[in-house]
Amino acid sequence: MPEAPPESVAAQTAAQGVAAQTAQGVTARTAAHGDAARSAGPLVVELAGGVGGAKLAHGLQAHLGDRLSVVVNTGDDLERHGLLICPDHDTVMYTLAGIDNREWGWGIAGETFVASEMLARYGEETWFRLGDRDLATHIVRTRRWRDGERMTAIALDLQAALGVAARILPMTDAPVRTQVRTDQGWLDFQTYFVGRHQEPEVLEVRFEGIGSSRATPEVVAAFEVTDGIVVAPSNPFVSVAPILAVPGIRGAIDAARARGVPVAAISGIVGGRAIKGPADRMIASLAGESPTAVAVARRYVGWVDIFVLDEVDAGLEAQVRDLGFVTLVTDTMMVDDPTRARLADAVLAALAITPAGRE
Ligand code: FO1
Repeated sequence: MPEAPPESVAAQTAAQGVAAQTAQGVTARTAAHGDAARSAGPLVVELAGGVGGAKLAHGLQAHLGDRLSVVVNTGDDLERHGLLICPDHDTVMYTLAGIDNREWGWGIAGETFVASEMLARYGEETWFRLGDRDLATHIVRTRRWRDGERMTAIALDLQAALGVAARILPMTDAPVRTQVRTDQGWLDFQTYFVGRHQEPEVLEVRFEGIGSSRATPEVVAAFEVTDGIVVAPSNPFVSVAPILAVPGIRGAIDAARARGVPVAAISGIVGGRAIKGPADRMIASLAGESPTAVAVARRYVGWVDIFVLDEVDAGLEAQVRDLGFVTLVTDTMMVDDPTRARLADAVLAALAITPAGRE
C-alpha cells in the first residue's frame, strides 16, 4: 500500500474491497512459516521494544493467538553476573505468559530478590536487579547459549515452556548492544537507562555489532507470509531503530509492502510526553524537535503506511496526513486487558485484517 494517498482508514478500508484469503492460501502460508501446527487465519508481525511492545502484543495475541509473531529488540541485552539477560524479550514473554509484574512493567509478578541480596554480600553490583524467578530464565538461556545454540531456538523453547501462544523472535541471533553518547561519554544502554536513571542527555545512539548481524530465517519468513505489520508504541530511537538496522529486516518490510502488506505504527508520544521512558527527551536531543506524535511520525516516513495517534493529539492529525500517512485517531492508552485488546482490534481493523484474513 505504499502508493496509497493519505485518507482516513475507514475510507481506505472500504475502497480496498474484498481480497479475502482462501483456505488453501492460508494453508500454503502456514506451511511457509515452517510451523504446521499454526492455526488458520491472518498472520501479523509486530515490531516491539519492552513495555509498550509487550502490552500491544498482549492485545494482539488475544485476537490472533499463535498467528502473531513479535520481532523484538535485542539491543537492550546485557550480561550480569556471567548471565545473558534479554530484557525486551523477557518483558514480552512474561506479559504474553500472563506472569508479568504490572506494577514495574518488567519482571515477574510476586518476584523476590533473595539471590540478589546474597550477590550483593559477595560484592557484586546489583543496581540492575535480577529477581529469583527471573534468574532461572537467564540461567537456562545462558547455559544453552554457551553450548552454542541460537538465541531464537532458546527463546522459542522458553516461550513454549511458559505456554505463550504467539512467537517472540529476537531481531537477530548475533549480539547487538545499544550504546548512547552522553556528556559522561558512551554508556551501555542499561547503564544509562537503569544505572543513571535516564538522566544524562542522549547526544548520539549506536548499535554495536549491528554490522555483523543479520535477520534470522524465522524473522525473514515471518515477513514473507504476513498479512500486516504493526509497530508498537515503542521508542523510535532505541527500540524500533535497532530492529530496522539489522541487515535484512528493512528489505523484508519493503518486500512485504511491495506485495500490498500494510504497516501501521502507534505513537508512543501522547500529549507531548512519552507514555514511558525517555523518548520525549530523545526527540529533543537527537532530532532537535518538540516531542509530539508528528515527530514520531517523521521517523517512520517511507516505510509505514498508517499512523495511529491518541485522541488527545487529534489536533495533529492533519500534520501527520501531510507527511503522507493514512491516520487513525483513537484511545491508545493500554491500562488494562480490555484496553489492550481494544487498541489491538482498532489497529487490526485499520490494517483491514479480519478473523478470515485481509479484506
Ligand atoms: N528496569 C529497571 O528500572 N530496574 C531494574 O533493576 C531492572 C532490572 C531488569 C531485569 C531483567 C529485565 O528483563 C528487565 C529489567 N529492567 C529493569 C527493565 C529494563 O531495564 C528496561 O525496561 C528495558 O530494557 C527497556 O525497554
